[in-house]
Amino acid sequence: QPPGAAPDTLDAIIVGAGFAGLYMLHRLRQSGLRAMVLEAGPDVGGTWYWNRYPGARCDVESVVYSYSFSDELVREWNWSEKFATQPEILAYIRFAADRLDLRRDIRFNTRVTAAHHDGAANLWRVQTEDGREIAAHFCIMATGCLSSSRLPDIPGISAFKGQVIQSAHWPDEPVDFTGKRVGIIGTGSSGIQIIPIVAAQAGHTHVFQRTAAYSVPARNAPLAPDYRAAVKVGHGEIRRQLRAGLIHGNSDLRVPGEEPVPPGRTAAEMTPAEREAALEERWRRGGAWYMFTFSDQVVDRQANEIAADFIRRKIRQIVKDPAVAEKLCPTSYAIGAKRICVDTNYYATFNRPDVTLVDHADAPIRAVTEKGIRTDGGEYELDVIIFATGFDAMTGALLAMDIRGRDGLCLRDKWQDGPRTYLGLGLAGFPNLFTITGPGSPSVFSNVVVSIEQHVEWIGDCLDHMKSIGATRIEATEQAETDWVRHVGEVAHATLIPTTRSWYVGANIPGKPNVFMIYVGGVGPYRDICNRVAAAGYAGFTLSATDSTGKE
Ligand code: NA7
Repeated sequence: QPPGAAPDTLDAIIVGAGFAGLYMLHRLRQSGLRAMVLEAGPDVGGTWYWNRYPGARCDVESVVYSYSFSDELVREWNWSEKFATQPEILAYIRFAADRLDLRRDIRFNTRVTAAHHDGAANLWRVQTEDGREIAAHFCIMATGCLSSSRLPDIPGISAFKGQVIQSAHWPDEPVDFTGKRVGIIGTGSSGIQIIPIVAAQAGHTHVFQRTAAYSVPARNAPLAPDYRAAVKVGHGEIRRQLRAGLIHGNSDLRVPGEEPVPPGRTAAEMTPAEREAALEERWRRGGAWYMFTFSDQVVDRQANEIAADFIRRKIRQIVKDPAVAEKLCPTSYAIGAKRICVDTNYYATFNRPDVTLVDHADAPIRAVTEKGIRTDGGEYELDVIIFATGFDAMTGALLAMDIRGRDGLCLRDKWQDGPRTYLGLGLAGFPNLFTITGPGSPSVFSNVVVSIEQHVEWIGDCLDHMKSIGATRIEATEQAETDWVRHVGEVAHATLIPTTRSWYVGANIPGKPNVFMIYVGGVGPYRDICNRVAAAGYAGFTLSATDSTGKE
């Protein structure tokens, strides 16, 4: 305990009980620290608790979208499919929480509204919606990158007499679409998963598309028992490669039964026939790692266009009505500049007679009315409207809380021109506050579970180090933060990724500052940087000890 602290004061409060918060709790317990998790929902799971829409799956393959830190968990859990469904992922997270005995330190149905740093006591005072205050020396935000969903500011939504459903807040009870007229707004990863399932059941489905997305087939399938066994046997090596950023998904794993996809070369190094064969091979195997067919795909316009055009040709082959196919062809941005979607039967769904594509270019949405959706091309009468319109990514969940640091500095003020962090882990002006996969880290531009584990372990090691040297306060310096923000921007702008308006830059939220929020240099290089920072005594952070009055 630091001098002056009440003996029962917690060492850490962790906000959020998803993949990040759960492992953080486990890791802090290993260091003998007392931590409590505060979770808004009634159960563990975070985004995998709320996103329970039909067809919801992870677009990263199951055997690598799971904790790698525990041999026990790897040994005991069996994934049934290549891409796990949301219910299976939630069951896995529940299993991990129970197996590690985490629930006794989690308070459910507890939404955090504010977190203020009390400099004199060197404590974070965290307030919850039910009016309680809990104090701890450290506050760790495990609030997720895609957890703050949003309804668009289309006028009239509340006037609609039918049912309104948000993909990220799907009702508990299954919704019966039989015979119903359904409108779906949004054709990102969520919409593309929902549309084929709903269309198969509904009377008629109208898909309201604003921007056509690039989507590749999942080629989902049950996992064969010998494949699963091989993954378990090879787990140590798989973990090593995942952490170094050498492999991304099943297609790259060196397990019996399937040859790994050869590493990409630049498009220019390949003949047209070789390029076509490489694209066809990735398409045949499925999954978003199509993005790396060519090693220069996200940096070279020509390489990118070759990969993009291949998908357009596939769309034209699959979709029978040439006019509909053209509207589904993405042309307005580089492939990979928004997250590539992974689907099952998405494009083929538009061959159904009971599915209509309403494209923004022909009929932009003007309003939701009592009866349905009004566009410039007419009014569509509907029984149900599904909004799959995305998230206030990276910063939404953090800025929903009133977070105040040293001398009352407000996070909303600090970030008014865009998020600023050091390594996506710490913030100047906010002592003893950590963000897991915060803005400025690889976060969603990686297998996020791998990134979560790296942050959790780094934070855990940092707190061990502080204890060992008697430090009670850590804070990123302004200079380190400024340098990191610049570096994140430079790395991103060397690629095609910031060339389009996406949620990566906050462009999907009206009024949000447009700043590129993700480190896209890769999880391997990023891990090396974080390790070097730690080895240099947490370079770029100021570590200090406070006396009984809180003074340094
Ligand atoms: P996304 O990828 O942000 O997709 C949201 C979709 O909703 C996208 O097609 C948007 O079109 C569309 N949208 C948003 N606002 C509107 C309005 N006002 N009118 C019409 N269409 C609109 O969210 P998802 O939930 O699908 O996926 C998020 C991540 O979750 C995904 O990347 C995976 O990592 C998992 P736009 O492209 O902005 O024109």
